[in-house]
This record gives sequence, structure tokens and C-alpha cells, in this order.
Amino acid sequence: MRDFVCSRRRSRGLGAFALTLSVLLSPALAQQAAEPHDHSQHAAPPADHSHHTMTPDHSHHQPTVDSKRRAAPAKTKPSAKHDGHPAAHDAKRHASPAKQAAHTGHGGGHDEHGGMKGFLGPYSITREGSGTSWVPDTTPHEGIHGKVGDWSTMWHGYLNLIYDHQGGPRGGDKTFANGMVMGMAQRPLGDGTLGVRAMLSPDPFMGKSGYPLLLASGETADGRTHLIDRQHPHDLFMELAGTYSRNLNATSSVFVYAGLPGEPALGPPAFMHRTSAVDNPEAPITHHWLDSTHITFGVVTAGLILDKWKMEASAFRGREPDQHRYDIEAPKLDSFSARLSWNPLRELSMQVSWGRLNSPEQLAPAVDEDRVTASAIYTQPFGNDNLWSTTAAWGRKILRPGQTLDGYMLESAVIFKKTYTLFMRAERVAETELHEDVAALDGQILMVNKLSVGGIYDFYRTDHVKFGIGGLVSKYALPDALKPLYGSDPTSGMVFLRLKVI
Ligand SMILES: [Cu+2]
Repeated sequence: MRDFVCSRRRSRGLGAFALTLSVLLSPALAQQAAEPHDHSQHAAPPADHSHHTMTPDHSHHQPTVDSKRRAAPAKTKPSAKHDGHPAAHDAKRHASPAKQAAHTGHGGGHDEHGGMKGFLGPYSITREGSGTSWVPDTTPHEGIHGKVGDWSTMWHGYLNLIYDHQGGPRGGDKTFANGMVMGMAQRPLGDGTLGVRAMLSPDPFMGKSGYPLLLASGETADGRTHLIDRQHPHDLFMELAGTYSRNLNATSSVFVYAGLPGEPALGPPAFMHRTSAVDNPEAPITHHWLDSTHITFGVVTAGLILDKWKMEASAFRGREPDQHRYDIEAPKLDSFSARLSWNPLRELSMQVSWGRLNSPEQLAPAVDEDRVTASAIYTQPFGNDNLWSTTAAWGRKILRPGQTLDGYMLESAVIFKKTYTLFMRAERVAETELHEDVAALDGQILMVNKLSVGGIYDFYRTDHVKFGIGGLVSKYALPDALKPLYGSDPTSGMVFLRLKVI
């Protein structure tokens, strides 16, 4: 019932989202017609980039997969688009031997992503995940690039249309859409980079109670009861943030980040920004152990990058977003976090982080939370155009006052020929909320486990658009105490269509 109250508002919003997506797609199609351009080459091993040293004039912009294989670097022509390119000139002007070396190794931030470099430091933008988080340098950087004056811009996004069936007595069925669309822009400023970012979600249009997802818990639909066995919708505005970084030398920088909303320096990159997770349309049940702070209304982060290390600290609003998913909530800086990230190899990114969240839950305002997380992401291109990415993560919620609850997650995705995707996610969570309305179990910590396996076949693919069909199946291992609630062996699944702008 409640779902219909704001349906008019929602359908208007849905129209806006569709419009945004079509605006996104039209340059995609136009650009692809004008300039064959394969960004995903950047996921290829460094050996493939040996021609970078030969072509400081960025002529490596030309290849398609096929032409790249047979192209002789000397014969390639610089694209007209990159002539008079401010970022490119800037890169040349500042080029030091160290930077050129980094460029050879595909690490130097400059024109290879349409003028985009790291927002936070002098490295390739492929290292940057959501908020101020890091992912491996080998992560494909997919999007539609442009230039507006001194600004380099990029857009990307995806939209899933999902039929969801969650099994057992606590399950349910729903058809809905989720996804995200993200735009970012940056320009040189002094010896540094000024950046702005916006990320929108279509989730609010699915209704305040989100979608059925067994074992998921967190946030609320009505301000009175927890969402249990459902995934909450994300807010329409997931990120509206600005960054400034100032280079200290060829590999180091200091930066500030401010968002309303934004993502504090806590946890691994949010799941929709992990290569191992983005193809799976369902949210992790460990979300509130690891990356649930990715939409925080009020964040200020300052950090220091020393080559492969990043140290950062945030002040932010501890309270999770409320049930009103279309608004911008009042910022506060009442919570703190710190994170240490390390990318020892191009394929590997690791972090440990700690946060003290002031009254995160609307329904338990007297309870604060300390959160500790550790995670590692390994992303390895292999063979001819294949990619494998895995994330392992642990998160601990220490409720104050209250219990200490651990969550574990292992997820992996393999993408063959950019067309066939297989993914899995295994999770184990110490739960108290699932059974809080069962008097006999109230207060007990029960370990629940979930395994999901699925895949996508992208039957339509151009340089900037992928359209595919997918499915996944989920199984659970539950303690005996929960079997009367969930059934002895529930099975869940989703089938979906996915449109991805890359
Ligand atoms: Cu979330």
C-alpha cells in the first residue's frame, strides 16, 4: 500500500532516469560511430601496452581489439580529438622521467582515458573505486569520455531489470529495476586535480521496502520496523562529491574529498564498484558489515598517498539514510573513520579500516557502532580479453552497547571475451536482526550462510554498450533454530536483463 503513495513522484523520477540513460546512450552510439575506441584494452596485461613508449602522442587511442593486434605503432594516426588536448599538454609539460616510466607501465595518469587521471593522486584512474577507495590498477575503466573546456568528463552506468524469487516461507517475488549512473569531471588546478562526481540510483522507484532478499537486514521502509529479508533501496542521490588533490612528487599526493552524500574512508569499495560484484544484481547480505556507509549524508575525508600506500581519515554522519529515498538529508560530522590502503601489485588492492559510527540505526538510536574491516581485491586479466576478479572481505560490527558481530564474504567473477560472465558470492554473517521478532530466539547470535552462483550472456555488445541476459541461484546453510522460519532448504533465484554503458 505504502508503495503506491508516492507513485506519481516515482514515475516522474523513473522518466528522469530513463532520460538520463538515453542521454548517456546517445553520445555512446555517436562516439562509437565516429571513433572506434576500446577502453577495455586497459585491462590487458602491460605487455600489450609496449607501444605506449613508442607513441607519446597518444596514438594508441586508435585500436579496436583486432586492429590492436595487427597495428604497427608507427602507422597509427593520432585522433584529431586529442590534438590541442589541455590534459595531454599538461602531462607533457610536467613529464618527469619517473612519470614517463610510470606511463610505460601504464600507471601514469594522463590522456589514455580521455584525459582522466586519478582524482586523488598521480596514477591511472583505474586505481580508483567508489568514494576515495582503491581497486587494483588492472581494473577496467569503462565509460564514455568527453571534454568540456578544461574539464575531462566521463559517464558510465548500468540498469538491471530483475525478476526476483526468494524461496521459503520468508521469501517473496518481485519485479524491479536497480543500477546506477555515474558522471565525473576533473580538471588540472595548480599542480593537482580538481574533481566533481555525481552518482544516481534508480532504486527508489522500486518502492520503499526494496526487494525480497533472504537473510538481508538493515535500514527501514517506514521508520518503525526493520527491513528483514529484504534489501533496502538506495537513495536517488548516492554521491554528490568534490575532490582536490595536490601532487607532492611523481608518485605522491595529498587530497581532500567532501560529499553530500558521499562515502567515508571505511570498508572495501562499495559493491557496485567492485569488478567481482558489479555483474551480480543482488546486494551482498554482508552489506551492513562492510560497505553500507557508501551513501552517507555528510563526509569530509583527508588523505596522503605515498606511491602504493594511501592513508586517510574521515569525519561523517553516522546515521544511515532514512526511508525517504529522494531527498538530501542534513549533514553532520559526528562519526570518524580511518583507512590504510595498499596496492603492492597492479593486480592487488588491500585495505584495513576502522570506524566509530554515532547512532547509525534510526530504530536503535541509543546504540553506537565500531566497525573494523579488512579486504583484498585481486583482478587479473588473462588470455585474450578475459578478466578474473576476486574480493575477500571481513567486517566486524561492535555494537556499543551490544554484541560483536562478524561478517565474511568471498566473491569472484570471470568475464570471457567481454561477453560471457560467471560470478559467485559466498557469505557468512553473525545475525541477530533476522529473528528479533521471535521471542525464543531474541538476542541470540546465529550464523547464517549464503552461496550465490550466476552468469550473464551479453548478446549485444558495442564499444560502449552491452545488453545481456542473466540469472543466478542462491542456496543457504542455516542453523536449526532458523529452519522453522525459513524452511529446511530454501532456494532463491533471479533472472534479469542488463543494460550496461561502458
Ligand atoms: Cu548500499
